[in-house]
Amino acid sequence: MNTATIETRHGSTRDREIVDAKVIVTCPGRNFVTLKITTRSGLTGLGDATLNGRELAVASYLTDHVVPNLIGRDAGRIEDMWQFLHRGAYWRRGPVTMTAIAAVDVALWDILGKMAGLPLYQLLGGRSREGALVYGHANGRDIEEATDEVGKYIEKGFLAVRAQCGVPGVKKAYGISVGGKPYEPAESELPAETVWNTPKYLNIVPKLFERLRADHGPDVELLHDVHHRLTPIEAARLARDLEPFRLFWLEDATPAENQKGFELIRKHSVTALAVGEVFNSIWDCKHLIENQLIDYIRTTIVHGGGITHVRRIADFAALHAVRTGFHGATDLSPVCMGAALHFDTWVPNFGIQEWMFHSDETNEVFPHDYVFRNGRLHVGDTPGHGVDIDEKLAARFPYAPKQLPIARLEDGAMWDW
Ligand code: CS2
Ligand code: MG
Repeated sequence: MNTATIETRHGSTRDREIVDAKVIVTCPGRNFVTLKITTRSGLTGLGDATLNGRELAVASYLTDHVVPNLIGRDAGRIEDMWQFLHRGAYWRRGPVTMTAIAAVDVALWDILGKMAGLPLYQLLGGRSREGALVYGHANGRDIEEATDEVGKYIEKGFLAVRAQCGVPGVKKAYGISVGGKPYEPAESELPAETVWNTPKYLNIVPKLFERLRADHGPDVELLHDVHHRLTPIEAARLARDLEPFRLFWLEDATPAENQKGFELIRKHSVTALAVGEVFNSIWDCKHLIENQLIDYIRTTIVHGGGITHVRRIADFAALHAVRTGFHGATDLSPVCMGAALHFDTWVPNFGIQEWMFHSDETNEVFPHDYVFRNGRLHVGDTPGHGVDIDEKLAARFPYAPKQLPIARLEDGAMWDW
């Protein structure tokens, strides 16, 4: 086969030239930033670029500093594009940069899938499983309400459920919805102030899980998110107290900047640990993974530099028996979710995928082909990642500034939210 034949079958360099790239900001209930890349042959690819509460920083990084570099480049050179944007920018890593790089990377993988006529999981190496085990978010103002909510998820077919409950004496605990609406933390233009009390929290959580096991039995997988609120020794105590209830994982038990802290947790408990939704580089998790201080790595596609970089993290994690458990809150758009699910379908060391339900408006703006069946999300066979954007509809939902809450201790000092 000569070069000319190869080029006709797979798109010539000229066909693959990037002729347009634009950033779409929309707020169908919450803000999303999306990058859309178009090639000369008319193929388009989408990448999520949403960084909750700091959306416009990424939009500007892309529009002002990345898009001018994309025009005229070969959309097929995905690896080179990644290195160009990472090494070439001189300023590496960080959530804004890595989210912007992820958007380009995912859009290019989407285009590659469309060029090949293949779903993304096939490009990565094909299926390792039929569907991706997902966990949903049950929460309640008290234990009673939380156990009812867990029951509802089990009835819907969920095999794994994250459970959070209100903390008596704490006005706004993390993860608890208000007014019957789904939990959505970025609720106001300026950060809502919450007050935190660790002893009260440490008192209630084991009681919640004792009750959940009594009500729902041993089979359902249960998870819990501490959301960075504890010191290492407090986290160790909670992890130990929760051992009898066999959690699938305890998440973000302590802020992960202090990685030695995880040694302390490990020394005292065999509760599985998950970390990494705020990481953005393999360098953030290298120590935790190679020292086997965690069991699940949560860094997902949109905040971790795209498929190209997260694949490196997953392969490195596999060497150390660490599995993936990607972040999947509603502030990651369906574009990220679609790409993550293709990754989950392929990656050998898959653990679980978080799945919070997007609003109907969001699902209409981002039509997609993944479906929930028997506790798992299943990707379709649409070429690429299978998620599109309805730009006309997106334009009807203009950006609305919203920030995440903050937490203070009762004496007014700042704490980790
Ligand atoms: C949470 C997130 O889903 C999770 O595990 O930690 O909801 C997190 O609070 C948000 O993504 C913040 O934007
Ligand atoms: Mg979390």
